[in-house]
Amino acid sequence: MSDTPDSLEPQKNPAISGTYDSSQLGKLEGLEAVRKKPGMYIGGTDERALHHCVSEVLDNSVDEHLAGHCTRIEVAIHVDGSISIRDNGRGIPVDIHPIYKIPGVEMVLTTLHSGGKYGQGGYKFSGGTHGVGAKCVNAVSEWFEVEVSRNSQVHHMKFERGKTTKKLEVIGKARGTGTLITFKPDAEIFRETTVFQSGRISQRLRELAFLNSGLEIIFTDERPAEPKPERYYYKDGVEEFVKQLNTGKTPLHPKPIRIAKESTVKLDDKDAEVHAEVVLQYNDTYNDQVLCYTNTIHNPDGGTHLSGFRSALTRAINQHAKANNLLKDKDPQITGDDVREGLAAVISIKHSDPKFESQTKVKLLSPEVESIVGSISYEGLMFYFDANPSVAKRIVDKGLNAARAREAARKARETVRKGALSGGGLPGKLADCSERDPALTELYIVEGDSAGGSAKQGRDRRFQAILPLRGKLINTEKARLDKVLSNEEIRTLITACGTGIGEGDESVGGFNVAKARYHKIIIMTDADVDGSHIRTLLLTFIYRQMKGLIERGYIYIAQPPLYKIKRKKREQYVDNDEQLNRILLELGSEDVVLTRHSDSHVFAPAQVDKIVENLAAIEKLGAGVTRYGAGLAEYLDTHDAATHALPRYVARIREGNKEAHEFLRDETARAQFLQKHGLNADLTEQAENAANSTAPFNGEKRPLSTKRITIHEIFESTEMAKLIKAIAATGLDIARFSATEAAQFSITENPGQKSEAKTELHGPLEIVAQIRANGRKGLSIQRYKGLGEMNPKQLFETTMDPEKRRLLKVNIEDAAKADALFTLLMGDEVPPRRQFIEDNALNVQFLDV
Ligand code: 0RA
Repeated sequence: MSDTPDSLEPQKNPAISGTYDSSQLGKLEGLEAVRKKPGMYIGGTDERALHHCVSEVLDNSVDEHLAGHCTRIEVAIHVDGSISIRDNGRGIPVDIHPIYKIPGVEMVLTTLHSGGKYGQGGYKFSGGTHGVGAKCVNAVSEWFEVEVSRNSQVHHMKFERGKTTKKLEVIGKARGTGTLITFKPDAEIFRETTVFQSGRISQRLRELAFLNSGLEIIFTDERPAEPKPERYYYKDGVEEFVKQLNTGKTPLHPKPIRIAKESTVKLDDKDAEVHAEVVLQYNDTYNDQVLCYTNTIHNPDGGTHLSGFRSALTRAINQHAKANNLLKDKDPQITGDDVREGLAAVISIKHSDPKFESQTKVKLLSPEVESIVGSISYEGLMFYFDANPSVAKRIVDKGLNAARAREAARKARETVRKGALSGGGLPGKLADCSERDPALTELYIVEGDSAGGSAKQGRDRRFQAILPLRGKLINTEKARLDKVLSNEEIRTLITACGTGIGEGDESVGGFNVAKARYHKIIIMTDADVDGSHIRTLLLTFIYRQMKGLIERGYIYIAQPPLYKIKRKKREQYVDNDEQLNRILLELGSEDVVLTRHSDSHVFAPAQVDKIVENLAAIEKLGAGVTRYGAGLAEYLDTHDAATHALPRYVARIREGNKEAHEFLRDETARAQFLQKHGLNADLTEQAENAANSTAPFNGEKRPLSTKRITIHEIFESTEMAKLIKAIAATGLDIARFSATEAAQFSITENPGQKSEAKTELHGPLEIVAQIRANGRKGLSIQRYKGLGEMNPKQLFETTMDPEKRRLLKVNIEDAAKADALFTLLMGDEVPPRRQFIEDNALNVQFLDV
């Protein structure tokens, strides 16, 4: 390849020997390749690839930690859809590369396959996909900014779609070292969505904190009105990870068993360093959860570390049982499956040269790892069992119980199968449809008999079948399969679906997706806590026993409306708060006249609609400004008269109880401000809080002073400037947003009618509030709590009619992750977990429209 600098002869190649700008040419083509074939570099253009970008940047910071240079990572999702990742590592080098004559940071971020000096920074263990990482993210970002704190200076540069738009420039003094990367994913690349899912990101961050003991990670999703930063920090790393897996379950022994060893092995061509850490703790459930990682990358398909551990565990337990006469003659053989019941474990390998099955690293192949993990696990376990004979006995007993139950479950599955197939027929509670082709039919699983009754009456019986489920479902996580299968609701469900369950072929009642009686199975539960609980229980069971239904995309979640609104004779169902707000504005601007006092100008209805729409959008984005204590109107007043541009930063100056603000137009204004106040440029509120409270930031303690100044980036500025421009186009004056003494506008409702009413407004921002208040007049808003509140016709129209309903398709893209989440959710019945279910609603994290 001629466009990779590694293979270029600098002096001979015009692309890099000329001026700075021309030296870019070769590299730009390099990143073009990423934009042309995103699949090859970041694994696609879907939601998963979008989040993969965050991991790519994050991995660099984690590598800095693994190399011993970084103790803290801060991640923030901003309101404009961008995300930043800050670390206190060494900072990407900024010195000019002796051969290529561009700063190291620019090479690292724009040059594909740049190995050598600025390649991987000489990391022993690396999670990142070598030499691909951040530069690919740069290529697929609408914009990408980097701030490097190094040599006591903060350096800044900016790119758009992989092209340098601002060269490296010093913008201020630095207190410590580190790297801040902020990027906004490009909607031209990510056609499906560019919206980051905070649940996905926080899960990964928590995982990273568990796997890197002592690394502090702070995560803030700034999009909600009141962002709540989360801190992940685990002094005891993997041990705490395993404890966490067992939250809500009863452990069989109080402290997890930890086995770890660092070794050097001879590979064919070179030596490799392998650190292995295995932590396990048994609990009283019947499922196992073993998570495997290599260099902090999750390997959902396991690999040599997993197989080494598994056989060592089976061998150690059987060996200990035999040596201590814990087995009786009639006892069955304890198998690998048996010793895994109730096992929570994490295997974390750090390997200097790991081999994977594929680029996605789902499975570890390195053969030497199997014997390393196998022997340390066996020795560690035998040592532990000898030292803790009572725990060992409990573990052996649990394995024995599992072996006995295995037999019982096999029998139970067979009876369920016989019940389903042997003319026993379909369950009486199922109201089946008349159509027989599964591709055309739908099964609604409905919470409660009353909603079930409405659904039966309201449905289209030709192709819609209804199965009401009564009361609480059995928690399949906490009961063994034979018990689960004795549960009436579960048996009914299995029979109705027709597929059978679990492993094995049909003769033993095993799952067969081809036998599915419906190709749409729709879970319809109330929009409350109990509803989401039932939904989770159902999904857990389906995930564990009928996974193929999810893989085929047969499982859906119904979305009942949240509100019904009524005005005069008109009724309307409303899906969510955002839609309600939109409707209020629409209704509120019907039959109103907006007049400007200064010249008695009356705005045309179409203009009023535009004004309201844009002002409402500004209001919504305003939280990003008011969060830092500044007023929205005060901020909007600072917009540039010609370009409508708004300041990008706000300085918050606090002294005692007093607070003042200064808006700073751009980086230059920020640099000047910093210089004037003798401040460092890498000071954020998060860092400041850290410096004042917990560990010193990069070894330095900031002097405490009563005057505190922080600078915040206003990520909404660009979007708000566009909105101001749109408002200007409607003819509304935008020179001033703050209210004036004298009224500037008036809104007249129902002009010319008896009910005519006029309200005076003192500033443009009051227009939206008034219109919304108008919208509420004469309107009844009813909030739906349960499906039972709707009559059969309403239920059909809002939630079941294929023409109008909105279904969420259950889409487990990462089965192992979902499994981990399910287990986390299913632990027990404590209130925080309920809250977790509500907040992270499965339908946000793992479901797609
Ligand atoms: C290349 C070389 C060095 C560090 C890095 C890259 C680096 C990259 C990223 C990306 C995010 N955070 C980062 N931190 C560091 C080695 C630097 C040295 O030797 O001082």
